[in-house]
Amino acid sequence: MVSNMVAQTPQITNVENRQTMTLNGVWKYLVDPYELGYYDYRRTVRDLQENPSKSESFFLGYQQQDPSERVEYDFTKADNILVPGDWNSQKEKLFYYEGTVWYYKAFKYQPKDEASRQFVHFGAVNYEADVYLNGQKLGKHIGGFTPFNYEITDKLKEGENFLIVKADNSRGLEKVPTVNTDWWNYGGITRDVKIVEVPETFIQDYYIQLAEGDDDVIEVSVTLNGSDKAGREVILDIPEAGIKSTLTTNEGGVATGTVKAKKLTLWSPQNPHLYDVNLMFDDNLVSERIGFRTLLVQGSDILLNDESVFLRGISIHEENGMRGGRAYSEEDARMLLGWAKELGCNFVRLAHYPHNENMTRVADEMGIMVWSEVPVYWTIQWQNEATYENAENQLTSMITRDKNRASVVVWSVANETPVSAPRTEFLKSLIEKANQMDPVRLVSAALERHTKEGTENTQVVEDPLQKYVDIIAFNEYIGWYDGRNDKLKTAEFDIQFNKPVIISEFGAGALQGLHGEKEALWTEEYQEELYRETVKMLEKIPQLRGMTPWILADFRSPRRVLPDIQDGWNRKGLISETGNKKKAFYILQEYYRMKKEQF
Ligand code: GCB
Repeated sequence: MVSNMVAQTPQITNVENRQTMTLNGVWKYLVDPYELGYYDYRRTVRDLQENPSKSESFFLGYQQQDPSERVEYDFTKADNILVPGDWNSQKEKLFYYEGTVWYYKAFKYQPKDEASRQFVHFGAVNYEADVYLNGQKLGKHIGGFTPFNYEITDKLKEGENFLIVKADNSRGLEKVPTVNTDWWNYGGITRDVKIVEVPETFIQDYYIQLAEGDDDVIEVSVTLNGSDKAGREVILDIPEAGIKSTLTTNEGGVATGTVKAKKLTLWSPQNPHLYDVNLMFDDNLVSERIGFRTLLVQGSDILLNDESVFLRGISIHEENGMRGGRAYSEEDARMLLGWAKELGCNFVRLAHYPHNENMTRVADEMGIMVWSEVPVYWTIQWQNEATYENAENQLTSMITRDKNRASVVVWSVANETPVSAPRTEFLKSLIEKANQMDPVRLVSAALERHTKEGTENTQVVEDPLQKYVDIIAFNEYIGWYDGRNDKLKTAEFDIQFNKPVIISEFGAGALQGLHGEKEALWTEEYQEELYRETVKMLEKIPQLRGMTPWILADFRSPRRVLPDIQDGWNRKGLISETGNKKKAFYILQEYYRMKKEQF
């Protein structure tokens, strides 16, 4: 047995466009709330034992050999479950379940001549995943929304194989996010599973984007993985831009350089142009469609390709209410981002964790800018080093996956975190990490505001983090959690920094189809009025450069129990979970129509 390690193999990117074999589809599952398959009755971890018991160590995928043998599990007789997909929406009995579920997939593998190494890649498993191939441990991954992979070259067999995943979505105080959130804790293998097939030495990862503030210099960095990665030539080929350039790797297998590009058609919401980009190394070709655009902050302006933009946004959870459950597919992405487009958006806030890769790829294609976030949400153990490491891993993984997406313009490190010295240190370190990994994109966090002491209704953000972020973003719920809609009419804002301001949230709960006086909570009319007054109020902020109201669609949350109104749903959506638009949708649509003409 290998140790119960947390480390994973370095992340392979652009898995979408590589030679892969899918492991999606029907899997078997066993629910194991007491973790019998993982701990013995003295609570020692079975996969660390010399000879783990065949009768109970689920990860061995063992089957009874004769009737006298005691084996207390059997995957082949277990119920089916679909991957990708959370268990809560697939199995009624698991709707509220938080704990361990074992997944089992038997598959045949036929080695390909040209592929000498194989990796198993997961888009995401919520929250913790222990992964085993043919009874051997590959590793443990922590964090419910980021990709990970393990090399399986020596463990994969020609013919029959089986993959076992122990998925555990238990919440915990030290985790990221912590126990307290406002969304459904969907568990399981929620994204694609693939075997990635690559040559002995291969292109593991790369960065190909315009240099900061430069519209004709492309920065390139390519990382090879394998035994023969030093001093090797990699060719970058962008036919439509007339670019063909050779780079050579250093001792560590990394090739870096800059390439001059003439007259690129820059990516923008009006013209989301993507180039076919090819990287060639030996016979190994990795291709991807990539957009090029510049991004800068100048005073309170956000300059996209040198032009000031207003971010007409909306917040989105990764959920498809109509099917029920976590969104994961390209169709889900097209539905959610299609609604955003219809609203007039050029921007979305993917809250509160990294969404599946289809979202950022479809956003690239549709010309929608993206705010991407890690689930450092509300309270976190700011002084726990393991918690920090976990948060940083999630941030690193998110940036690694999406750093070539032109659509992604903001990395967000947190949401509504209570100000304290340890918290600010924690977030400052995350900001530094994001800036170091990606000097071009903007970094922000959704902060909080409050009414300034001694004033009637002057709104201020008193948070030392403002100094370190590129964009000042804050959530405000005047008219909902703070007073009623009349308070919106008199509010003033006093923002101390000459930086762009984005209102990362505002909103009100409304049950679609419930009508009444505009003073009556939960009616569409109340929400409509709140939107009408809020956009007027926000116009008073001179640095205002965008907003992402809360939220595109009603979403499931265990915090929302009010019978006949919420019934388990956060009702702040502009669209119901059944896909029907509420009145406020049209208020925001109208406002965005106007903003589009102004900017
Ligand atoms: C917030 C949170 C968001 C909640 C929302 C609400 O401030 O950031 O996650 O869902 O308020 O509806 O209360």
